[in-house]
Amino acid sequence: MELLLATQNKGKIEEISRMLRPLGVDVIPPKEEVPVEEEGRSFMENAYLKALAYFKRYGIPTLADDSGLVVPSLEGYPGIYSSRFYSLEWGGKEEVETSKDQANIKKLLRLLEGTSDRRAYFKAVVCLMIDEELYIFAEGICHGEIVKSPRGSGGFGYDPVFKPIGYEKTMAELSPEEKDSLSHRGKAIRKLFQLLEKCKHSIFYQKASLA
Ligand code: ITT
Repeated sequence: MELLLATQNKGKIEEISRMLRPLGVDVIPPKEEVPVEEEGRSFMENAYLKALAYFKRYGIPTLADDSGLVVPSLEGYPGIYSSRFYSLEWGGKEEVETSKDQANIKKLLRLLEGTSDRRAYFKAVVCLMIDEELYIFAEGICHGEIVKSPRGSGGFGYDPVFKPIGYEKTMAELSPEEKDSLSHRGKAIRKLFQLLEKCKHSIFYQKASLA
């Protein structure tokens, strides 16, 4: 099975490829970026918009991921704005000195200074589009808290400041396999493929009963 990944995020490409390879899925990163207006009001809407834009361009089964970090004490921000949180007026803009990821983290830590409620969760919604009118979604959540200073060099995005519940390490200090086993993305991808397994049986069943 070949699957196009509707993303420009290298961290997502690496993680999703790593999870799907053992399932025998050939993951194809897009040759060119397809501009997508991510104007949805939820992770689900944005995942759909990305899957549709890439599917229309390439015409093969496409998998999109929309994800982010939700911090209840910050009214749910960064949320669907996670990748460009640094540039939002909300909470004050942050200069990009080294990278966008670091500017996002700097802003998050600044806004949480002096806050005792540092609970947060990562959420991912994946959308697999087989045809413009045939697509399925799956979602995964990973609960944890925001630490006071960044630790670790693995993963991407907010990983250095996110400590999953029950762990002393941040997401960026975990091995890739550990991250996949508990991450929002790992949970969403596993759910999606379990769903596909079930559908496969019902399609066979339908075919058999029609024959
Ligand atoms: P595409 O739209 O091209 O997929 P993107 O990075 O803009 O790339 P999103 O709009 O879904 O994707 O934003 C996801 C952001 O949420 C990402 O840039 C990180 O800042 C954060 N994020 C998502 N998953 C993460 C993870 O596993 N670890 C750390 N940060 C993550």
